[in-house]
Amino acid sequence: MKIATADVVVCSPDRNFVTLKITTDDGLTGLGDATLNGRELAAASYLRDHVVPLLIGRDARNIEDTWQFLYRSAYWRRGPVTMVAIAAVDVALWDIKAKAAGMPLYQLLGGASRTGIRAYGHASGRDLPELFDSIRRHQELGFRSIRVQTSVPGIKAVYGVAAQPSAGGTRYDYEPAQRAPLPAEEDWDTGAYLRHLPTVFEAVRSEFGPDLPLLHDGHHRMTPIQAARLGKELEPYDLFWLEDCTPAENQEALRLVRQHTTTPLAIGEVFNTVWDFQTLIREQLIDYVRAAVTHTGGITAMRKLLDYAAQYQIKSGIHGPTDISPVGMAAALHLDLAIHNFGIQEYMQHGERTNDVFRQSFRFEDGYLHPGDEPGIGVELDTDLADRMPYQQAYLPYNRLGDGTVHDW
Ligand code: KDG
Ligand code: MG
Repeated sequence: MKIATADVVVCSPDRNFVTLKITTDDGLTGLGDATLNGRELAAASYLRDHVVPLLIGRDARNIEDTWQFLYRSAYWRRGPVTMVAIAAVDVALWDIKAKAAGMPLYQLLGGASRTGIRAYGHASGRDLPELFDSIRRHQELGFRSIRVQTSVPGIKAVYGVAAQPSAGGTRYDYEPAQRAPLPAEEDWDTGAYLRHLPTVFEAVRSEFGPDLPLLHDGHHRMTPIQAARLGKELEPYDLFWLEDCTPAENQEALRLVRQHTTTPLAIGEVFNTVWDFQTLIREQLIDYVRAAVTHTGGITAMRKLLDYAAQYQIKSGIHGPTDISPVGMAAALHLDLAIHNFGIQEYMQHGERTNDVFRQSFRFEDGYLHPGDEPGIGVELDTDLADRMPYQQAYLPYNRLGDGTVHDW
């Protein structure tokens, strides 16, 4: 079973996606996601110019060997561009292997460890009434665990908060990457945020009661001492997790946060190898691994990372915003179903155009996701439709403080 062709498809149905399609000489196809939000063309070029020529003629069955070959032969290790490219190859080869076996991928990974995958959705609002509507809307959609993001008085736009209710006023969509030649500039004030956020969680708890699992994303904006204070102040509201409370490249900083709070911590969506989690896991500085299959070298690498985390009772919280394509999402779901130390899966639903381009077998019912039982990962790409939706320049926003200093957003 040799790799005959490997095509990189860049399309933009509701947003930009980079997809690798591998075809074997016996006609099997596999898909992998290499979407790197805001830097998509770098990932596409890395694949097209440097990886695809190395794949032709290789035995598609040797997934571990191909992973090690791509990682080690490049010499330049880690980094998001390299790791999304390796992830795309890895997932496409797992897709092919599972199709060849006639099984859904989770069966090859050891079979199902649970019947469904608990998912959390994204609620947000510019004020409490809007936020409460958004939480209720997510509950109606079936979500039983909800991430809560809100505006902060005095700040014009906060990333992760819908700018305005979309059509009908019932659903709050948030599309992080804006199609424009330059990134949108937003403003930020950590002091105002720290004063405001505990009042929001107090209001949400008193409106929705103690049982609803609530999550919050700090998006790398705090210093360690600020994060320690926030974690402590949120303790009465019993968060499922506080995500990315600090820019976690400085992993030792998390020790300080940990010494001050029992609010569970989730970190890792910007990381891309097991090495980036080494200190965080070994010193038990986090409770959930937020890495994405798409950004962390695929199924092969994520399995090793999550198995390592399991030795420390650290669970998965796989990254699943809309910039992970349905291919990356499906790969995550097969892993979620198979591993023992599953925690929760992020699920921001894709738009209709995206679902037309990527036909999927995964489903969401009563708060739980399931990857479906089609052979492989269960996603097929409509390449004709994709070709009619070309790439559009799009950037994530960034923040400036009141005095003009660039800040984490
Ligand atoms: O591309 C950036 C997004 O994936 C990220 O900002 C979303 O923080 C995010 C989350 O938790 O989903
Ligand atoms: Mg996040």
